[in-house]
Amino acid sequence: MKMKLKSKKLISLALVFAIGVCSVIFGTSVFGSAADYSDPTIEIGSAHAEAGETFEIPIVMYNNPGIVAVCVSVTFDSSLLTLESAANGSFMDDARAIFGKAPSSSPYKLSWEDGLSTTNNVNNGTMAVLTFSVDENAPSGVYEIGLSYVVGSTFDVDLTEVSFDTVSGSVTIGSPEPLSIVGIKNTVVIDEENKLIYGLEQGLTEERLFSEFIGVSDSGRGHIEISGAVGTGAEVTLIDDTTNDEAAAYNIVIFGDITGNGIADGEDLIKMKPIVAQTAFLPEGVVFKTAGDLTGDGKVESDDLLQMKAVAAQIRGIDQTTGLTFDITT
Ligand SMILES: [Ca+2]
Ligand SMILES: [Ca+2]
Repeated sequence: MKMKLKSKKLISLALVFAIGVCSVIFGTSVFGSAADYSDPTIEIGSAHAEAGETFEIPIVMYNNPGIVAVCVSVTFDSSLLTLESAANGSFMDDARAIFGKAPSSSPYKLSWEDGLSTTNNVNNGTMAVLTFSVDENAPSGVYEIGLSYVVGSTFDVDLTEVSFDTVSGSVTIGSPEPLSIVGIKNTVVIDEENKLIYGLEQGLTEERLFSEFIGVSDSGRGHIEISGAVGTGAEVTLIDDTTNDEAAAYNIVIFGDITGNGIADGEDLIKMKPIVAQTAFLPEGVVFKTAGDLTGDGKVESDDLLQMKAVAAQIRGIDQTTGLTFDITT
């Protein structure tokens, strides 16, 4: 209990001291909660800061299985960031904490060792709080702050190697362009209002969708996932790799495909008949209604059924950008 109090006091003192000497505003830190992890995990937080500012991020232990020694390495872009100081947390007594010299460039090592202990340390929570400064000329962007534990230096009271999952963090400097899904081919339409993506092709594979039709505005910061076959109703999500959060979600529309298999053919015609007769209904929302509207009036009715018949008979094709049909007999 005494140890914890002492460490907490030290952190507060370190904070007071740091705020006292720096006139700049500290960036805001965010990090996950224990509920996010079920395995032994060490996480480094994320923060937002402006160029020239300093910010703090914690290193946090979750689900500690019991150790007497652990060593982690923090990596960052030394041309933009300097590690100014590291304050020990409440995880282990200050006497057991051995940190690299600061200020420091990347990588920076922190270890905690209680080799003479006859029992495992099972503490969780803040292991250390790191203070970084951002270069005055740092360009806006999202920059990874990597965390790894050092294999061979992390073990329990029986000197058995203990392994952890590690979660890296990031610092967002300034106001970088938001991550977005962009069209590669100029046929592609990203409809932000209705959250639809169309202007594709029938029978597309996931591989071709991601290599020829849609991509990420900054592929170093995110990636795209799709919920199933490239057909109407498939959900495309943009994942921000620095936070692992969903940054945007859209539904695919393949005009003429209301079965969702990505092809407009006789099956869609069979499905459309009772819908036009109003004895069956399309799923709620704009996605399938858009796919079934081949006349551009926002409704699925008898005119569209006529167009669908001609498509199924391979007399007319569908322009996947406009959703309108065209003659293919000539
Ligand atoms: Ca279909
Ligand atoms: Ca229509």
